[in-house]
Amino acid sequence: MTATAAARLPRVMGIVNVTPDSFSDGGRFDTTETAVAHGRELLAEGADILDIGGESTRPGATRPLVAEELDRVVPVIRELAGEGAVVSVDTMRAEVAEAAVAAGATIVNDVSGGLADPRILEVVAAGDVDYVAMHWRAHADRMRDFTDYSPDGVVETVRRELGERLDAAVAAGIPVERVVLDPGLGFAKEPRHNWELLARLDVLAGLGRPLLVGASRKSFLGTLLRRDGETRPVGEREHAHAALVALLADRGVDVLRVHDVRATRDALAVAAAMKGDP
Ligand code: PMM
Repeated sequence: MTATAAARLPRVMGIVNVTPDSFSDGGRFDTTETAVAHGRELLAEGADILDIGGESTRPGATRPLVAEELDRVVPVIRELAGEGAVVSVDTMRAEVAEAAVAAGATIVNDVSGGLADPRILEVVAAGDVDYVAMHWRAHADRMRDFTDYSPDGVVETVRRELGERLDAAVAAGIPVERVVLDPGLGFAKEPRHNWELLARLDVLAGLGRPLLVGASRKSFLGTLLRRDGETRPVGEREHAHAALVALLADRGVDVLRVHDVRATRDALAVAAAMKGDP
């Protein structure tokens, strides 16, 4: 993925979770037909990229079998890539990445940054595709135990740990210009960690690679909007997310990974107009 010029708006990556158990849209698009239809809808709303995933990474989730994950994502990727969409596969598994690339995916989005299955780095290198390396510390069933960022604090620690993943990717043969980095909002992060990272994306940009940010519908937004001790439900966080998108528009983010493509596009249009670039 080539870096977007600083003045350009972020690109929009629409999420297609082909899972029965995602926290944000679990079960709504868990057949090939519903997932493909959802992908087409997101493209019509202005998505630049579709991110297709078959494993829920919500806190506490258990992992699907490899065969299940393959069955979920490969037919959807084949169909949407065949229609000309730019497709990313959201997987931590080398085997799934390999099949996804063969089916037409041109981006491998690995939330583990190569830690869960290091062979994925070789698959990406051999496949000559882009690689999103997210900051990650443990699988979803254990990540709540890994939120200690002392002594250096979350921003510096994530910068260092992401830098190590970038080095590992390059050492495995992935050209550096193919790598995009992601702070991994919500993954082994308390709400305050997510806000600190969002406020200091410039530090992560110092690693010299484009950034992808995924905040859409995440629980730190629900916590922010809490009233009377009740966290705001997952389907009622899109206005806060749109406000965040507008604020991120000129922070050098290259890709926004979102559920609500239309609201994201609207927020980016407002940000562009405010910069005199409607
Ligand atoms: N978040 C989720 C899944 N995949 N990939 C990247 N690169 N960054 C993220 O922040 C990210 C991801 C979990 O959220 P979802 O259940 O809404 O897809």
